[in-house]
Amino acid sequence: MSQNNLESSLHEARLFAPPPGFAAQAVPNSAQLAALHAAAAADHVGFWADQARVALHWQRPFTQTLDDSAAPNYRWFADGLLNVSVNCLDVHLAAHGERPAIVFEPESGEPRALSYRQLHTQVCRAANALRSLGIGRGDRVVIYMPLVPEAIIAMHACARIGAIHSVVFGGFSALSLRDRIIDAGARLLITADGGHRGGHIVELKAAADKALAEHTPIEQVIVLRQTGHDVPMQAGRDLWWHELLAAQPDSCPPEWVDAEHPLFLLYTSGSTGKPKGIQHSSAGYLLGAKLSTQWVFDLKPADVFWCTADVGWITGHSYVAYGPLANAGTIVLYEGGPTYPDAGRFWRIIERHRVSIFYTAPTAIRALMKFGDDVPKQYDLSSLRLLGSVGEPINPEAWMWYRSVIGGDRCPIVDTWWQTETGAILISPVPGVTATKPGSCTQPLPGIAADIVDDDGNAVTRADAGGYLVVRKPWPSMLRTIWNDNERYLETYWARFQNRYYVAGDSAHRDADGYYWIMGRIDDVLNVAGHRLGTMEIESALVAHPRVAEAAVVGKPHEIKGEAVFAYVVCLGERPEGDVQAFIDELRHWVGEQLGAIAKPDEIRFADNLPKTRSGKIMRRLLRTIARGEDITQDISTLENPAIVEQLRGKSSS
Ligand code: 7RM
Repeated sequence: MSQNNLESSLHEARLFAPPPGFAAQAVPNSAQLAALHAAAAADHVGFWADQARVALHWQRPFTQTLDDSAAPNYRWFADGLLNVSVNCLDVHLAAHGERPAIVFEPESGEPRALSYRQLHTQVCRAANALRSLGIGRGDRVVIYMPLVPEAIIAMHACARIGAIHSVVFGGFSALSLRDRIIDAGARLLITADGGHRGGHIVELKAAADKALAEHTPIEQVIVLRQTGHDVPMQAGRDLWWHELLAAQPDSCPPEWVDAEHPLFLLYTSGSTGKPKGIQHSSAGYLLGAKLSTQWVFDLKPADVFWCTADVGWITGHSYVAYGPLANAGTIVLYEGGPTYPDAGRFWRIIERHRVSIFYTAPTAIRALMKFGDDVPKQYDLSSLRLLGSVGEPINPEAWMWYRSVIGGDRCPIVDTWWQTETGAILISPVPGVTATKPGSCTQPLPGIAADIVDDDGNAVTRADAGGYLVVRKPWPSMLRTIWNDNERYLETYWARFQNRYYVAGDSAHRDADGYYWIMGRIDDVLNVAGHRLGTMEIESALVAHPRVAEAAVVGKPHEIKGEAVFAYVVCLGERPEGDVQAFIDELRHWVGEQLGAIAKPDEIRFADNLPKTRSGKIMRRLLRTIARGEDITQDISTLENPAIVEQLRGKSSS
């Protein structure tokens, strides 16, 4: 796939300058952006110190900007004291208290809005409720909820009292939830009786009960009544959200925390079976989320900003729960499925709430594109002024459709590159300034020392030559460590080039204009519909099935999802033959149970064994070639069992 991306980007010559009307009102404009870049180039640390003083409200100002004494465990603004929830809510009450903070659209039923003042009150009540349960500074709280205002209220309530939240996406299975609860050592779980998705109820409480069936550190469970259907409540453990909050006062003194106090953990897939608890700080993280929202989205208080990501992903943290609120913007929150009750749902939401900035993933764009231009054409999308894309490379065809059919050829597109680990967008157009090219995330933001290096760690200077995407200098919103596993932090992100740079795990190339083109992952991580899935995670889930002996999972290009999950399975005993569909369904269901529906293999192929080198390594590159039906060009003479190749190439069994 990387090769295809390279091919297509080398032929991509279209350049779209910012529309003059947009450029005229944008902040930063080109002079301001040039000044930011110049300041960061002249004094990297001083630049970030200046930004942090202006952008954040400090209870006690910091005197030290960057502490690199334990590099690469960097610390920013370490002796400063602040509170993230105060920075997103309290600071706006005087000027914007009655403005809508959240406009919520349920899957069915009437929308409702929460003003900054109402949101503040709800957050205070929830924070008091958590305190009443003995939750405080440093305690971990797992949030397993649908995409409803209370999920954001729960996150801010944690921030207000210095508790560390760990949001687990509602699409993850009971077992995934359980693993994360145990790894985080969480004392409290906040969930709901269920959520709505595509006309169905997502049984969150049932999954939570299953996750807690055997011992975990969870002491209490708060349950939001969202669907209203009957769920069992366990006496002494489970409490209703509405009952608990009703008894709480409307104000809650914030817990002032050190800049480095962990704001949250967010689990993400790596190249091994075990998800990593990415740990983010309070001040540095918020600074990155707040500034990037201004720079990339040109967000002003009058904007209606809709980022479609769930709060279970980093995008839903930085560009739903924190960045836009830190800037006093109005966010739209939609609980349900993108095509429910029909393919016009997204466009109807934009029309109804006069959305001005829309941020979504290429997989959603491609899926909606399939329904044809007539669907969006039925809606008034004239409120839109800016479009964004995130999660995976966007193919030029989808980019052009997004621009013309959704953006009416008048909205700039920001293709934003970043990761759970980076906390905030690092490489992106600045919409009033940067001329865009379909498929390129263009250039690093101010204060971000991104680069591309070769195998030896030397900068790649030749235009269009690929290499490792790295960041040469620390930045405030970077991850601080992996929860409970600093060794893995050092090994995963720093060891490859002896701690000299942060290694993102993506490959990229830069064209003659210095524009970045992301080519894909260099490790065994798949990107399915913008969601990161470790191949080893899925393999472990398959092997846990009583009939499976061995499994190898690879990615295969998919028209809509970007990548599809392709699994080779070796069974105990005979290789299944003939009508294998029922067993394939069983395995897919099994993986769904273990990890969640997004991880279900799209295709499963059975084999007698897997192609291995004599040292016992599975030849993944070969499996990828076979999954794609491409000609085998690699050397298979080193294979332990060359005869297996023919069997693997056999007709797909799904
Ligand atoms: C924000 C997010 C991170 C991985 C990253 C890339 C891929 C993300 C883009 C992209 C090309 C983009 N966090 N990725 N954005 N690839 N262009 N604009 O997605 O931690 O879940 O995933 O996603 O491979 O390393 S994430």
